[in-house]
Amino acid sequence: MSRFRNDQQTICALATPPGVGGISVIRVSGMQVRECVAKLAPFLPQSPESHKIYYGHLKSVGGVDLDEVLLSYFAEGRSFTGEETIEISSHGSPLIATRVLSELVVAGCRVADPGEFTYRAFMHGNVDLVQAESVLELIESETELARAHALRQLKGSLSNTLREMEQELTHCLAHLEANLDFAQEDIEFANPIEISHRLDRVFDKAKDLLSTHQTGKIIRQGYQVAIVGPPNAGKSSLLNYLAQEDVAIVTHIPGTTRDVLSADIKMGHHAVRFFDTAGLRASTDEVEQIGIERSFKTAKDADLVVFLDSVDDPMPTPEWLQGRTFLRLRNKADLLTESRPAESGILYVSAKTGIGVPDLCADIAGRVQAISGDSNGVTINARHFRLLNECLDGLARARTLQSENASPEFVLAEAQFSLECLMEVSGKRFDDEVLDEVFRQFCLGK
Ligand SMILES: Nc1nc2c(ncn2[C@@H]2O[C@H](COP(=O)(O)OP(=O)(O)OP(=O)(O)O)[C@@H](O)[C@H]2O)c(=O)[nH]1
Ligand SMILES: [Mg+2]
Repeated sequence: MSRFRNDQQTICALATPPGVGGISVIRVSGMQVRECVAKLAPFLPQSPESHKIYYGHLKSVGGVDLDEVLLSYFAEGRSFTGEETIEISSHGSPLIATRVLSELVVAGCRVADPGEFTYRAFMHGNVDLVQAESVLELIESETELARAHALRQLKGSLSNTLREMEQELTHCLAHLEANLDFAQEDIEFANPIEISHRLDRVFDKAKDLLSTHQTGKIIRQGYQVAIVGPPNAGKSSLLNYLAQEDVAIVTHIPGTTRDVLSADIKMGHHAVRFFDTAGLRASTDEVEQIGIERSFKTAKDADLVVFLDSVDDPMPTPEWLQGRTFLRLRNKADLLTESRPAESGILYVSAKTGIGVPDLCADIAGRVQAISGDSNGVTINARHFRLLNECLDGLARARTLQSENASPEFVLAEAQFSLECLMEVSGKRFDDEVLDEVFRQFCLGK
């Protein structure tokens, strides 16, 4: 059972952040919206015009003057939820907002659950699941890039690609079914080559979409850089220098850092999250051992590993970095001397003087740009990634069966499975758990 009640009740919630501000907006949506709001706003005409604003004084059900407000009216089918909606703009006081909400409840509304307005928009077919996710991304976007990207997906850029894939597969299924129906009569309805081509096209599109996962992750969550290396190399000092504040404790004692610390740094339109980690060494100290385990885990999850040692204690690049995306950095460049010259293939920085840090930032910015370069395109999130992988597996099996001239029902079953995966991405097929998972992340009033 979904946590959302599929009742027809009119719902209300504060749509602006709680607290003092210029105005507060209370959103009311549902079949009884006019009836409920009219009890507090006698100035609202019986047949208001959609997208019009009405000015007047809001009164409690008992007749006490509450505030001077503006009511924006949206007719059924012309609002975000798809239902008849009224937005009440009052003065921005938490006291007024709370009072208006409780009066609305007295008038017959129910307070909405977080995400319930978007849930209703989804249930009324105003947005699909991918677009509902984009609403959340738009609200949470922290960079210009993430905002523009979320808005594009909200407008349907990814939904359209998914729809094309669904149509192609549906076509394929129809042909396969026709072949199946006429199999006994030895009539071949659809050309097997045509079916193969269609399967290939969907397969290629699914693959293309899957390849956007990392870009999507970077746009949504920022690029993640793990700074790892031996103790005392200056990892924490580098994090502090980049963040321009004392995020991490720095001492001359090896093994100072135990927990993973992070700082977000804006680089152009991108957010880059740097992680400072415990120095890597053989240790018998239980706490330090846990810290070191976390260092490796952070390195494993990061988009880029910066391996940092220092001029006064240089070391070879460790084996475990092979196969990872890493950048070789040597700190304490201020200690370089003629007898301790720089080695090639290593970027030298100093967290003390700042030497080389602009080069480091330029290198990282270039990497982020290269990955998210085509950020005008669509990208997928973790939920889409899981389902599209299943879809791709089904398509691969369907293609193999088709090329082996297997009986149409086998190809059909696999193609059907792939179609269902696609429909789960867009939310045409859904189960309550998935919906709860998506909408649980919303704030109240959205
Ligand atoms: N000369 C010089 N000293 C530095 C530089 N960066 C850091 N140090 C010093 O090196 C020592 C260790 O610095 P940290 O930043 O704590 O090193 P760390 O890699 O975080 O060490 P752990 O947390 O123990 O793994 C401190 O005494 C810093 O002041 C640098 O660029 N030049
Ligand atoms: Mg440290």
